[in-house]
Amino acid sequence: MILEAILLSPHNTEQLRLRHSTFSVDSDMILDLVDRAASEESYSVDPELGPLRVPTFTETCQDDITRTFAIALDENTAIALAGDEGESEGKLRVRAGLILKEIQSRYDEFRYDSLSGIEKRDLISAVNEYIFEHTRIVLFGASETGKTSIFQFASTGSVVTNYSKTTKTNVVPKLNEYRQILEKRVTGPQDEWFQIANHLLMLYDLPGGKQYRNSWKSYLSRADVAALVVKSTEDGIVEGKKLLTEFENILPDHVIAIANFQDLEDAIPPPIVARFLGVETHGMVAIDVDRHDILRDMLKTSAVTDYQRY
Ligand SMILES: Nc1nc2c(ncn2[C@@H]2O[C@H](COP(=O)(O)OP(=O)(O)OP(=O)(O)O)[C@@H](O)[C@H]2O)c(=O)[nH]1
Ligand SMILES: [Mg+2]
Repeated sequence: MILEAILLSPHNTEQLRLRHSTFSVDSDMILDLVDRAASEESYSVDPELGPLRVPTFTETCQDDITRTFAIALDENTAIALAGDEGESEGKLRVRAGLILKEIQSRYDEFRYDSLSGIEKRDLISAVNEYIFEHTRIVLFGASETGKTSIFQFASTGSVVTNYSKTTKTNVVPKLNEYRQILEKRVTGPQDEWFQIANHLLMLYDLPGGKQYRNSWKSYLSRADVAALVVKSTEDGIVEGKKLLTEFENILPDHVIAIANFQDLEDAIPPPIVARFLGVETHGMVAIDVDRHDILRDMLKTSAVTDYQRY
Protein backbone atom coordinates (compact mmCIF):
# COMPACT_ATOMS: atom_id res chain seq x y z
CA MET A 1 0.00 0.00 0.00
CA ILE A 2 0.98 3.63 -0.32
CA LEU A 3 1.84 4.91 3.13
CA GLU A 4 2.38 8.58 2.45
CA ALA A 5 2.35 11.18 -0.29
CA ILE A 6 4.60 14.17 0.32
CA LEU A 7 4.34 17.21 -1.94
CA LEU A 8 7.35 19.55 -1.90
CA SER A 9 7.99 22.88 -3.57
CA PRO A 10 9.52 25.32 -4.18
CA HIS A 11 13.09 24.74 -3.04
CA ASN A 12 12.00 21.45 -1.54
CA THR A 13 9.98 22.88 1.29
CA GLU A 14 7.31 20.48 2.40
CA GLN A 15 3.88 21.71 1.36
CA LEU A 16 1.54 18.85 2.01
CA ARG A 17 1.81 15.41 3.52
CA LEU A 18 -1.02 12.90 3.11
CA ARG A 19 -0.64 10.03 5.49
CA HIS A 20 -2.44 6.78 4.88
CA SER A 21 -1.01 4.81 7.75
CA THR A 22 0.41 5.47 11.18
CA PHE A 23 3.95 5.41 9.84
CA SER A 24 5.53 8.68 8.77
CA VAL A 25 8.85 8.96 6.95
CA ASP A 26 11.55 11.13 8.44
CA SER A 27 11.61 14.51 6.63
CA ASP A 28 15.41 14.53 6.22
CA MET A 29 15.21 11.22 4.47
CA ILE A 30 12.66 12.60 2.01
CA LEU A 31 14.88 15.62 1.28
CA ASP A 32 17.84 13.35 0.72
CA LEU A 33 15.83 11.22 -1.72
CA VAL A 34 14.65 14.32 -3.59
CA ASP A 35 18.30 15.45 -3.92
CA ARG A 36 19.33 12.06 -5.20
CA ALA A 37 16.36 11.97 -7.59
CA ALA A 38 17.38 15.35 -9.00
CA SER A 39 20.79 13.99 -9.96
CA GLU A 40 19.52 10.70 -11.41
CA GLU A 41 19.53 10.27 -15.13
CA SER A 42 16.98 7.48 -15.25
CA TYR A 43 13.90 8.23 -17.29
CA SER A 44 10.63 6.51 -16.76
CA VAL A 45 9.45 4.37 -19.63
CA ASP A 46 5.81 4.26 -18.57
CA PRO A 47 3.67 5.25 -21.55
CA GLU A 48 1.30 7.09 -19.20
CA LEU A 49 4.07 9.40 -18.05
CA GLY A 50 5.91 10.29 -21.25
CA PRO A 51 9.39 11.62 -20.60
CA LEU A 52 8.79 12.43 -16.91
CA ARG A 53 11.68 11.53 -14.66
CA VAL A 54 10.50 9.32 -11.81
CA PRO A 55 13.29 7.36 -10.12
CA THR A 56 12.52 4.83 -7.43
CA PHE A 57 14.56 3.94 -4.36
CA THR A 58 14.58 1.17 -1.82
CA GLU A 59 15.58 2.51 1.56
CA THR A 60 15.71 1.38 5.14
CA CYS A 61 13.60 3.70 7.28
CA GLN A 62 14.01 4.84 10.87
CA ASP A 63 12.11 1.78 12.12
CA ASP A 64 14.54 -0.56 10.25
CA ILE A 65 11.94 -1.57 7.70
CA THR A 66 12.92 -1.37 4.04
CA ARG A 67 10.45 0.55 1.91
CA THR A 68 10.10 1.63 -1.68
CA PHE A 69 9.93 5.28 -2.73
CA ALA A 70 9.16 7.02 -5.99
CA ILE A 71 10.14 10.64 -6.53
CA ALA A 72 8.58 12.58 -9.41
CA LEU A 73 10.04 16.01 -9.95
CA ASP A 74 10.28 19.02 -12.22
CA GLU A 75 11.99 22.36 -11.61
CA ASN A 76 9.29 23.51 -9.16
CA THR A 77 7.72 20.54 -7.51
CA ALA A 78 8.65 17.16 -6.09
CA ILE A 79 6.22 14.39 -5.27
CA ALA A 80 7.46 11.64 -2.96
CA LEU A 81 5.42 8.48 -2.54
CA ALA A 82 6.35 6.06 0.18
CA GLY A 83 5.24 2.51 -0.42
CA ASP A 84 5.02 -0.27 2.10
CA GLU A 85 7.48 -3.16 2.12
CA GLY A 86 7.21 -4.94 -1.22
CA GLU A 87 5.01 -2.33 -2.92
CA SER A 88 5.44 -2.40 -6.70
CA GLU A 89 7.91 0.17 -8.00
CA GLY A 90 6.01 0.54 -11.23
CA LYS A 91 2.81 1.37 -9.46
CA LEU A 92 4.49 3.96 -7.24
CA ARG A 93 6.30 5.50 -10.19
CA VAL A 94 3.14 5.91 -12.25
CA ARG A 95 1.16 7.33 -9.34
CA ALA A 96 3.88 9.80 -8.40
CA GLY A 97 4.17 10.91 -12.03
CA LEU A 98 0.43 11.35 -12.41
CA ILE A 99 0.22 13.41 -9.24
CA LEU A 100 3.02 15.63 -10.52
CA LYS A 101 1.18 16.07 -13.82
CA GLU A 102 -1.94 17.02 -11.86
CA ILE A 103 0.02 19.67 -9.94
CA GLN A 104 1.60 20.97 -13.15
CA SER A 105 -1.82 21.33 -14.74
CA ARG A 106 -3.18 23.22 -11.73
CA TYR A 107 -0.46 25.65 -10.66
CA ASP A 108 2.47 27.60 -12.07
CA GLU A 109 4.12 27.43 -8.69
CA PHE A 110 2.61 25.19 -6.06
CA ARG A 111 2.18 26.71 -2.60
CA TYR A 112 -0.30 24.87 -0.44
CA ASP A 113 -0.65 27.64 2.11
CA SER A 114 -1.76 30.16 -0.48
CA LEU A 115 -4.78 28.04 -1.46
CA SER A 116 -8.28 28.72 -0.17
CA GLY A 117 -10.01 26.16 2.05
CA ILE A 118 -12.02 24.82 -0.90
CA GLU A 119 -8.95 24.63 -3.11
CA LYS A 120 -7.09 22.72 -0.40
CA ARG A 121 -9.89 20.15 -0.06
CA ASP A 122 -10.13 19.85 -3.79
CA LEU A 123 -6.41 19.23 -4.13
CA ILE A 124 -6.42 16.62 -1.35
CA SER A 125 -9.27 14.80 -3.10
CA ALA A 126 -7.48 14.96 -6.41
CA VAL A 127 -4.24 13.54 -5.00
CA ASN A 128 -6.08 10.83 -3.12
CA GLU A 129 -7.89 9.81 -6.29
CA TYR A 130 -4.50 8.57 -7.49
CA ILE A 131 -3.78 6.78 -4.25
CA PHE A 132 -7.07 5.03 -3.56
CA GLU A 133 -8.24 2.17 -5.68
CA HIS A 134 -11.76 0.87 -5.77
CA THR A 135 -12.93 -2.69 -5.82
CA ARG A 136 -16.49 -2.99 -7.03
CA ILE A 137 -18.55 -5.86 -5.65
CA VAL A 138 -21.88 -6.18 -7.46
CA LEU A 139 -24.72 -8.18 -5.89
CA PHE A 140 -26.97 -9.73 -8.50
CA GLY A 141 -29.58 -12.47 -8.52
CA ALA A 142 -33.31 -13.14 -8.84
CA SER A 143 -35.94 -11.19 -6.90
CA GLU A 144 -36.36 -11.79 -3.19
CA THR A 145 -33.12 -13.67 -2.79
CA GLY A 146 -31.94 -11.12 -0.22
CA LYS A 147 -29.65 -8.78 -2.18
CA THR A 148 -30.98 -5.61 -0.59
CA SER A 149 -30.99 -7.32 2.80
CA ILE A 150 -27.31 -8.21 2.38
CA PHE A 151 -26.53 -4.72 1.09
CA GLN A 152 -28.26 -3.01 4.04
CA PHE A 153 -26.97 -5.44 6.58
CA ALA A 154 -23.36 -5.10 5.39
CA SER A 155 -23.43 -1.34 5.09
CA THR A 156 -25.54 -0.27 8.08
CA GLY A 157 -25.81 -3.36 10.27
CA SER A 158 -29.59 -3.14 10.18
CA VAL A 159 -31.80 -6.05 9.23
CA VAL A 160 -34.44 -5.76 6.50
CA THR A 161 -37.62 -7.54 7.45
CA ASN A 162 -40.17 -6.17 4.98
CA TYR A 163 -39.66 -6.94 1.36
CA SER A 164 -39.67 -3.88 -0.80
CA LYS A 165 -38.77 -4.47 -4.42
CA THR A 166 -35.63 -2.67 -5.56
CA THR A 167 -36.21 -0.58 -8.67
CA LYS A 168 -32.94 1.33 -8.83
CA THR A 169 -29.38 0.23 -8.16
CA ASN A 170 -28.04 1.09 -4.69
CA VAL A 171 -24.38 1.78 -3.97
CA VAL A 172 -22.19 2.40 -0.90
CA PRO A 173 -20.20 4.41 -0.07
CA LYS A 174 -22.34 7.21 -1.42
CA LEU A 175 -20.56 9.73 -3.54
CA ASN A 176 -20.60 12.39 -0.83
CA GLU A 177 -19.21 9.96 1.77
CA TYR A 178 -16.61 8.91 -0.74
CA ARG A 179 -15.50 12.49 -1.21
CA GLN A 180 -15.14 12.86 2.53
CA ILE A 181 -12.80 9.90 2.59
CA LEU A 182 -10.72 11.38 -0.19
CA GLU A 183 -10.65 14.78 1.46
CA LYS A 184 -9.11 13.41 4.61
CA ARG A 185 -5.60 14.64 5.18
CA VAL A 186 -4.63 12.15 7.79
CA THR A 187 -6.33 8.89 8.45
CA GLY A 188 -7.44 8.39 12.01
CA PRO A 189 -8.70 5.17 13.47
CA GLN A 190 -10.53 3.61 10.58
CA ASP A 191 -14.09 2.68 11.34
CA GLU A 192 -15.26 2.92 7.74
CA TRP A 193 -15.65 -0.78 7.08
CA PHE A 194 -15.41 -0.29 3.32
CA GLN A 195 -11.96 1.25 3.52
CA ILE A 196 -9.12 -1.28 3.52
CA ALA A 197 -5.76 0.48 3.44
CA ASN A 198 -5.69 2.35 0.07
CA HIS A 199 -8.72 0.46 -1.12
CA LEU A 200 -12.35 1.39 -1.14
CA LEU A 201 -14.80 -1.44 -1.35
CA MET A 202 -17.80 -0.23 -3.33
CA LEU A 203 -20.89 -2.40 -2.95
CA TYR A 204 -23.72 -2.40 -5.50
CA ASP A 205 -27.22 -3.83 -5.08
CA LEU A 206 -28.99 -4.51 -8.38
CA PRO A 207 -32.76 -4.86 -8.76
CA GLY A 208 -33.63 -8.53 -9.31
CA GLY A 209 -36.94 -8.11 -11.16
CA LYS A 210 -36.90 -9.30 -14.79
CA GLN A 211 -37.94 -5.90 -16.10
CA TYR A 212 -34.77 -4.36 -14.60
CA ARG A 213 -32.21 -6.82 -15.88
CA ASN A 214 -31.32 -4.72 -18.89
CA SER A 215 -29.49 -2.47 -16.46
CA TRP A 216 -27.38 -5.35 -15.12
CA LYS A 217 -25.06 -5.39 -18.06
CA SER A 218 -23.38 -2.07 -17.40
CA TYR A 219 -22.81 -2.88 -13.71
CA LEU A 220 -21.72 -6.48 -14.15
CA SER A 221 -19.30 -5.67 -16.94
CA ARG A 222 -17.55 -3.11 -14.73
CA ALA A 223 -17.60 -5.29 -11.60
CA ASP A 224 -14.36 -6.53 -10.06
CA VAL A 225 -16.30 -9.17 -8.14
CA ALA A 226 -19.78 -10.31 -9.17
CA ALA A 227 -21.65 -11.86 -6.24
CA LEU A 228 -24.61 -14.02 -7.19
CA VAL A 229 -27.17 -14.12 -4.38
CA VAL A 230 -29.35 -17.21 -4.31
CA LYS A 231 -31.99 -18.63 -2.01
CA SER A 232 -30.56 -21.93 -0.74
CA THR A 233 -33.38 -24.07 -2.11
CA GLU A 234 -33.46 -26.35 -5.13
CA ASP A 235 -35.42 -23.83 -7.19
CA GLY A 236 -33.21 -21.03 -5.94
CA ILE A 237 -29.95 -22.59 -7.05
CA VAL A 238 -31.35 -23.72 -10.39
CA GLU A 239 -32.46 -20.14 -11.04
CA GLY A 240 -29.01 -18.89 -9.98
CA LYS A 241 -27.28 -21.31 -12.35
CA LYS A 242 -29.43 -20.00 -15.22
CA LEU A 243 -28.36 -16.45 -14.45
CA LEU A 244 -24.70 -17.46 -14.40
CA THR A 245 -25.13 -18.97 -17.86
CA GLU A 246 -27.20 -16.09 -19.22
CA PHE A 247 -24.67 -13.45 -18.13
CA GLU A 248 -21.56 -15.59 -18.62
CA ASN A 249 -20.13 -13.31 -21.30
CA ILE A 250 -20.18 -10.13 -19.26
CA LEU A 251 -19.32 -11.43 -15.81
CA PRO A 252 -15.83 -10.60 -14.51
CA ASP A 253 -13.30 -13.37 -13.86
CA HIS A 254 -14.04 -13.23 -10.18
CA VAL A 255 -17.53 -14.56 -9.46
CA ILE A 256 -18.72 -15.72 -6.05
CA ALA A 257 -22.08 -16.89 -4.77
CA ILE A 258 -23.86 -16.10 -1.54
CA ALA A 259 -26.08 -19.00 -0.49
CA ASN A 260 -28.59 -16.95 1.48
CA PHE A 261 -31.53 -18.21 3.53
CA GLN A 262 -29.38 -20.76 5.32
CA ASP A 263 -31.95 -20.54 8.14
CA LEU A 264 -34.57 -22.42 6.11
CA GLU A 265 -35.18 -25.82 7.56
CA ASP A 266 -34.09 -27.73 4.46
CA ALA A 267 -31.54 -25.19 3.25
CA ILE A 268 -28.94 -26.64 0.87
CA PRO A 269 -25.50 -26.33 2.54
CA PRO A 270 -22.95 -23.97 0.93
CA PRO A 271 -20.50 -26.70 -0.25
CA ILE A 272 -23.30 -28.36 -2.24
CA VAL A 273 -24.40 -25.02 -3.69
CA ALA A 274 -20.76 -24.38 -4.61
CA ARG A 275 -20.48 -27.68 -6.44
CA PHE A 276 -23.71 -27.08 -8.32
CA LEU A 277 -22.91 -23.50 -9.32
CA GLY A 278 -19.20 -24.08 -9.87
CA VAL A 279 -18.15 -20.92 -7.99
CA GLU A 280 -16.80 -20.14 -4.51
CA THR A 281 -19.87 -19.99 -2.26
CA HIS A 282 -20.50 -18.44 1.15
CA GLY A 283 -23.48 -19.33 3.34
CA MET A 284 -25.49 -16.43 4.74
CA VAL A 285 -28.59 -15.49 6.71
CA ALA A 286 -29.04 -11.82 5.93
CA ILE A 287 -31.51 -11.36 8.80
CA ASP A 288 -29.29 -12.83 11.51
CA VAL A 289 -27.65 -9.99 13.44
CA ASP A 290 -24.91 -12.32 14.66
CA ARG A 291 -23.61 -12.69 11.11
CA HIS A 292 -22.82 -9.03 10.62
CA ASP A 293 -19.04 -9.35 11.05
CA ILE A 294 -18.95 -12.55 9.03
CA LEU A 295 -20.66 -10.81 6.12
CA ARG A 296 -18.37 -7.79 6.21
CA ASP A 297 -15.27 -9.96 6.54
CA MET A 298 -16.37 -12.09 3.62
CA LEU A 299 -16.89 -9.04 1.39
CA LYS A 300 -13.59 -7.49 2.44
CA THR A 301 -11.72 -10.74 1.88
CA SER A 302 -13.25 -10.99 -1.60
CA ALA A 303 -12.15 -7.43 -2.36
CA VAL A 304 -8.61 -8.00 -1.09
CA THR A 305 -8.10 -11.34 -2.83
CA ASP A 306 -9.47 -9.81 -5.99
CA TYR A 307 -6.96 -7.02 -5.78
CA GLN A 308 -4.10 -9.39 -5.13
CA ARG A 309 -5.10 -11.87 -7.82
CA TYR A 310 -6.03 -9.70 -10.75
N1 LIG B 1 -35.56 -16.08 6.50
C1 LIG B 1 -34.78 -15.26 5.80
N2 LIG B 1 -35.29 -14.15 5.23
C2 LIG B 1 -34.45 -13.36 4.51
C3 LIG B 1 -33.08 -13.65 4.39
N3 LIG B 1 -32.51 -12.69 3.63
C4 LIG B 1 -33.51 -11.84 3.30
N4 LIG B 1 -34.68 -12.24 3.83
C5 LIG B 1 -36.00 -11.63 3.61
O1 LIG B 1 -36.35 -11.81 2.26
C6 LIG B 1 -37.09 -10.70 1.75
C7 LIG B 1 -36.50 -10.21 0.45
O2 LIG B 1 -35.34 -9.47 0.68
P1 LIG B 1 -34.68 -8.38 -0.29
O3 LIG B 1 -33.31 -8.29 0.25
O4 LIG B 1 -35.46 -7.17 -0.38
O5 LIG B 1 -34.69 -9.12 -1.70
P2 LIG B 1 -33.96 -8.65 -3.05
O6 LIG B 1 -33.13 -9.79 -3.51
O7 LIG B 1 -33.28 -7.37 -2.85
O8 LIG B 1 -35.21 -8.48 -4.04
P3 LIG B 1 -35.30 -7.47 -5.31
O9 LIG B 1 -35.03 -6.12 -4.85
O10 LIG B 1 -36.68 -7.63 -5.83
O11 LIG B 1 -34.32 -7.96 -6.31
C8 LIG B 1 -37.12 -9.68 2.88
O12 LIG B 1 -38.38 -9.75 3.52
C9 LIG B 1 -36.02 -10.14 3.84
O13 LIG B 1 -36.31 -9.86 5.19
C10 LIG B 1 -32.57 -14.83 5.02
O14 LIG B 1 -31.37 -15.16 4.96
N5 LIG B 1 -33.45 -15.59 5.72
MG1 LIG C 1 -33.55 -5.53 -3.61
